[in-house]
Amino acid sequence: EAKHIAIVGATGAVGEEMLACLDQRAFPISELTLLASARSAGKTISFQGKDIIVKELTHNSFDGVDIALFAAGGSTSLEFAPSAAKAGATVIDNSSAYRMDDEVPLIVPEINPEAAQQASKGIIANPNCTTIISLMALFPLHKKYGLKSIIASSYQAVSGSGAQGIAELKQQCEAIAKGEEIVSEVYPTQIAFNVIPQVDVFQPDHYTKEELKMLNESRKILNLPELKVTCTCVRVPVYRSHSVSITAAFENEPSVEEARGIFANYPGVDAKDDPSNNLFPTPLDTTLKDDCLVGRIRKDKVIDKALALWVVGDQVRKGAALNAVQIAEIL
Ligand code: 2RA
Repeated sequence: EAKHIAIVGATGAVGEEMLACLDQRAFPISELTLLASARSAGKTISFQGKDIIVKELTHNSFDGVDIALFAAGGSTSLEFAPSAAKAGATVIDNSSAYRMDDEVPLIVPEINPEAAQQASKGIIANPNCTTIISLMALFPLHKKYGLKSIIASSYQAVSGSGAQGIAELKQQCEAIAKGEEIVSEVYPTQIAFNVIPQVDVFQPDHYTKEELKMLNESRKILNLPELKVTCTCVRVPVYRSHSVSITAAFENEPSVEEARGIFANYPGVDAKDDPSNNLFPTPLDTTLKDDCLVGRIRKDKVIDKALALWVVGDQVRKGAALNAVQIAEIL
């Protein structure tokens, strides 16, 4: 039956995409509460022909709310998610705040939907976008061959840094075209016509938090505590889709042809892989789309029982908003 939905961070890139997904998937909504910081409160957002005024987020914003979608960063989730849960809402949190909490399920609906029933705190965590997109390719292969290790390099869109990341790339491209000064506030150096091998902060082992998310979140979602992962996360001048180059090693010998067939028959992912016709997926193929696309599938030349592959997915959609709305659909 219809639900009272709240979106925290309704004016951000992910919040806006959550509204688009709820509308496009005809989610049964009895009432919609849009919440944001004082700075963004007062704005009007139209949804299904009705104008809704964005309210300022407080600890009392959740009376009667059935599902609260959070997309406003980790500190906001840490401060307000418990209040939403206490008010009786189930929280689906897009931030990293609760992902590694043992009492909080970490869910990709195509992989571990059953875990949604164990939300003992009333909070469910949405995984990191790069993890979701990578596992959309790796889980179907894991079911067939038994995943043992991942070596990955990501090519991450600026949308991962929210609306300001998108704006920074746009500003720099236009400024460079006009021979004007560029602005670098979101990233440590120019992102236009460049690549930056840093996403999130460095840890003592010289990996970034983004790279360790791929390791820790993959182990939790797949329930593979022994899974080995090395990841290099790179920011690239692309607007909305993340790409990930992966070598995945398995218990059993994988086959390229079989892998293509597996993707073609698995929900949420498809193969675009025909080297003889130069067919492979690029970020422009998946932007604004639901499915992740896999190509460049081949036997790895270094590691035994391993496939090398390339997976692409829309970071704002399947990487964040769509995955969260699909979790809400499970509820
Ligand atoms: C990024 N995955 O791409 C991180 C957070 N969305 O910046």
